[in-house]
Amino acid sequence: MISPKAFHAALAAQGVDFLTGVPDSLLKDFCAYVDAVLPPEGHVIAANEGTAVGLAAGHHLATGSLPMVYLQNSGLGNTVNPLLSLADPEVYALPMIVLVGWRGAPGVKDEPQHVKQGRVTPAMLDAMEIPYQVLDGDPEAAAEAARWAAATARATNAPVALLVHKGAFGKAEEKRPAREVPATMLAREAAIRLVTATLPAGSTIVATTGMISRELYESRGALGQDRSSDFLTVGSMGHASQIALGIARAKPDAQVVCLDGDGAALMHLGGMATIGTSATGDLLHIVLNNGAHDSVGGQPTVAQQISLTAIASACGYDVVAGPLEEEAEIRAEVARLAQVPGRRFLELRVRPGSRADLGRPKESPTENKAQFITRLRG
Ligand SMILES: Cc1ncc(C[n+]2csc(CCOP(=O)(O)OP(=O)(O)O)c2C)c(N)n1
Repeated sequence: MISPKAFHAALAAQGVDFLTGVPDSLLKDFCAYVDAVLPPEGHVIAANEGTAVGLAAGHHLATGSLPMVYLQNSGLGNTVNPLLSLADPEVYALPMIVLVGWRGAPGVKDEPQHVKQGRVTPAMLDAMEIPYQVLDGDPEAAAEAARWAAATARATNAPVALLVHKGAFGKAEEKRPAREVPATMLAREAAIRLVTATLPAGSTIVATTGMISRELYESRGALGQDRSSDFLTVGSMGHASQIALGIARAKPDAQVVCLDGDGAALMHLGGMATIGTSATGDLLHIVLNNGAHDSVGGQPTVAQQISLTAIASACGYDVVAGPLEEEAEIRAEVARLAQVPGRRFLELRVRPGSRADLGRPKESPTENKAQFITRLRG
C-alpha cells in the first residue's frame, strides 16, 4: 500500500507545493494526511472539483509551481470545463497533477452510480487528451508515477492525471483531531428521523448523495413509513435541491422537502439563488450541517464558518429559520414550516459521524424512480 506521507513527500520533492480538491472515499487517508500536515497556504478543500481546478490554475499563474487537484471520479464532470477551456495546452497551457479516486473501476464491485462513471473514466481522460497512469498500491510505482506526472505536466504545460485504485493508500500517518461538538448535539440520523416523523405523511422528500439518503431510507424503515415518496439522489452531489425545485414547480400541491448536506449545498451554491428567486414552487430546503464531508471520511467543509441561513435569506427564500440543534425546537420548526407556503429554508446543526452498521437501499435507482413517479404522478 502507498503511504500517504511518503506519497506526499514524493510530490513535494517534485515541487508540488499546493493541493486542493474535494475529498473522496478512496483518497480519504491521503486527504486526511494533507489536511493534517499542510499549512493553510498549501491546502484548500474546494467547494467543487471545477473550482479546485480554478484555484490550482491561479496558484500556478502566481507562482509558476506545480499544483495538485484531487477528486473522486464522480467529480470528473465538474472539472471538464476548466480542464478543457482553461488549463488545456490549446488554451492557457497550465500544468497540474489531477489525482483521481477510481470508484467503479471495472472488476471492482461498487454502487450503481459508480459503475458507468468507473468504466468510462479512462475513456474520458483519453477524450480530453489528458495522459494518465494508474496507482494500484505499489509504493515504488507510486513514487515513480509522481515523478512522471510532474515531469510530464511541466514538459507539456498541461494537466496530467493519476488514477487511484480502491485500497491503494494505507492509513494516514497523521490526522487532524476530531472537532469538539456538544454532547447534546443530535446525530444526523436522529435529526432525519425527527424530521420525517414530524413532516405530514406522504411528504415528497428528495435526499442528497451519501449517508443522508441512506439514513432517510433507514429512518423510514424504523418509523414504519412508506418509502415511495422519497427520491434518493445516490449520485450527482449538489443537485438534490434543484431536483426538489423542479418537482415543486411542476407539482404545486405536493409537500416537497429537500434533505441536503452542507458539502452538497456548497458544491453548487448557486442553486440556492435559483430557489430563492423562483416565482413558483413550494419547497422546504433543509440543510443538515455537520461541517463535514462525512460520507467520504469526515474532512471539514467551511459550512460552519459561514452562515448558510444568511445566504438563504440573501437569496430571497420566503422563510428562513435556524440554525437549530435542539430536538424540541427542530420538531416545532419543521411542523411550522410544513404549513407555510413558498420557498423555505431550515439549517440544522448535527454531529458528524454515522453508525457503523448503516444499511443501503435494497432497491436499485430505477426501482426507486418507478415507485417515486407512480406515487408523485398519482
Ligand atoms: C461531484 C461529486 N464529488 C464528490 C463526490 C463524493 N462524495 C459523496 S458524498 C460526499 C460528501 C457529502 O458531504 P455533505 O453533503 O456535507 O453530506 P454528509 O456526508 O456530511 O452528510 C462526497 C464528497 C460525489 N459523489 N460527487
